[in-house]
Amino acid sequence: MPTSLSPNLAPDKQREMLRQMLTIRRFEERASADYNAGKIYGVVHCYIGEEATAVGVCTALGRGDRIISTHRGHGHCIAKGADLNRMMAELYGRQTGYCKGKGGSMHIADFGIGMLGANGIVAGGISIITGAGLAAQMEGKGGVAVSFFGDGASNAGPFHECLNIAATWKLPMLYVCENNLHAAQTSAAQTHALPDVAGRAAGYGIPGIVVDGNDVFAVYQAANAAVDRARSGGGPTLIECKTYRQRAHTERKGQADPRDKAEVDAWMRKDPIALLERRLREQGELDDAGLQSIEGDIMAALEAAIAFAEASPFPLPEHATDDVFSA
Ligand SMILES: Cc1ncc(C[n+]2csc(CCOP(=O)(O)OP(=O)(O)O)c2C)c(N)n1
Repeated sequence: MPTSLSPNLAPDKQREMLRQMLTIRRFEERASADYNAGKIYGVVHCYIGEEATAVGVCTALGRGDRIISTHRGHGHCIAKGADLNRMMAELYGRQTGYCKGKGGSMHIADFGIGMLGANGIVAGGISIITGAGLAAQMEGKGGVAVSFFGDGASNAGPFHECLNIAATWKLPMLYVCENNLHAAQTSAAQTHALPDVAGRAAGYGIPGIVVDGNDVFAVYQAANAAVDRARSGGGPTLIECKTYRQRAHTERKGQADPRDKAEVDAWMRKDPIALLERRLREQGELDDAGLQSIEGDIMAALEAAIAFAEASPFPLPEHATDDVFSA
């Protein structure tokens, strides 16, 4: 598994990666607390522990590039530049949220920034974003499309169908598998014939790369190379990020979490934010004051988002069927 040493990124950009990863974490810590306090409805799946994957990949993208997410989507939204106020308002079920308060955590989208949506259907996003890859190819402006999905989704039909057609048509795509070793309560070891999802790329004649998904620089470097390849007509790449969710499958208190405690503890020691912080300090690009300043800015933005959400009205019953596209 390639490790990263010195990314070709300015110190400001590296600190920005830390800021984004910390924003995802603080946002979700608050979302989890508010969910369990009964202020947030529906289901909340946290991305805590996997932040390096979304931030590493999205740092290699431009605003016009498109991504699609999963049921665990807050990290992808934030890394692509979504507005915290509208995200929090959506979680709080308010009219000012991204889906006017009617979608919740699993349906946040912002087409203006190329975020085509979280998706509650496991593997459902893979086909949507492959269509966006075809659109990018037809537009001819050098855009790329990125599919984020889990190890569980990699066992579903859309993964195979879409990789086949994307490889055949050389679509400008990245397929990013966030292999956190578990699909809800089921271990990947019980459901995958081979440990590396990336190995399946050979069946479609495209590169398949395994990276340390907790090393944001390694993810960035792999994504950057794949983006270059996609933009220059080389076709799709499958990148498997080995990572881990630090929380249970959802934030609902009392749910079963059958994962092995030793495994959880080992991955807690590989925390992606602690790793980046340590490296920035070693490079002389971060000190205590710098970190406090980043944390202070994030907490201020988060408090503003909570205040915005709490001050916003709930949707009205007469708007229940507005924006519903169904026959
Ligand atoms: C089509 C479909 N089948 C089953 C589910 C129930 N479900 C929700 S999340 C999940 C596990 C997904 O695992 P993975 O793709 O590895 O993502 P992770 O939760 O690990 O991020 C399942 C089975 C669903 N939402 N959609």
